[in-house]
Amino acid sequence: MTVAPILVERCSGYRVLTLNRPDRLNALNDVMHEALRHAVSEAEADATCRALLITGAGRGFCAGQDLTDRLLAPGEKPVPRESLELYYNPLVRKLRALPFPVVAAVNGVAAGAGCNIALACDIVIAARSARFVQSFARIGLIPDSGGTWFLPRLVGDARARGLALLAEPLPADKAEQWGLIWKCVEDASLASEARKICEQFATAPARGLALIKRALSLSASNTLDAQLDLERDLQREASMTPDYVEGVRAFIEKRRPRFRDRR
Ligand code: T3D
Repeated sequence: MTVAPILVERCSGYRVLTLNRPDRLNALNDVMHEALRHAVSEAEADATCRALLITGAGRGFCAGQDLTDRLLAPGEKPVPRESLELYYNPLVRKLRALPFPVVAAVNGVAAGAGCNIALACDIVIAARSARFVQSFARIGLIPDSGGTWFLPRLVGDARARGLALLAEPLPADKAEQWGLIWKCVEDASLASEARKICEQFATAPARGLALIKRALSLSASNTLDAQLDLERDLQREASMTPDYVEGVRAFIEKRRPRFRDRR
């Protein structure tokens, strides 16, 4: 019996995708990439899906590219690989562009592209025992899947250089202190904490969250002037939604809001 490389759980208002090759620390091969692409596209196409949770089966989150697929026989010449163009880059672009938040629940080691796929998510929550490794330098590669973009922006240039060039594992609590991730939690509470976040997103103003995500993504390449203009335009859009009407009314009436907008 073949084992699904990606497990999909449909919850009320969100989906959980579990990377499922635990004996390889969920290292990615082409079959797994295709399954992940399909699962993410399905979530996007489901109008009731308002958040995505990505986690790993077993003791790891994801060890990046499956290196057993890259082993050459003695004397065999290396060939250019298209994996970034085919899989990693479209995945990172898709995670950033999805019109709902993506949460990474990093349950164990996140290495290589596995680390940077986690960093591409909107919220990264990690178990205390997890660690983040830019392992590329150990095998003669450079950080990919957005690593050279995310690292300096998240932790600053000095720490980005240390992480990328030394390839030392960064424990989850330090990753939180450095601002690489949102939160480090006890191992036993990772799954429940991550689901709690998704449940919050599932009942939040969906359109508003999609617009927040868009504004933050574009800020990286905008001047302050351009960003102020963008905020004006997106806020105009947000303020026309029924969810904004409901949010204000609920606040004045001192009750919990009931948001109904589609994302
Ligand atoms: O070519 C291209 O397509 C370019 C694209 C590149 C993208 C990338 O992601 S490059 C980076 C690839 N990943 C790595 O270099 C990480 C390699 N793994 C490790 O350094 C370590 O395994 C970890 C630091 C992640 C964890 O260490 P540890 O001691 O906790 O576990 P372990 O014993 O090393 O691994 C457990 C098993 O998983 C082991 O198998 P075994 O001996 O029990 O049969 C190990 O070989 C396997 N494993 C771990 N990572 C990978 C892997 N197998 C294949 N590919 C892996 N990436």
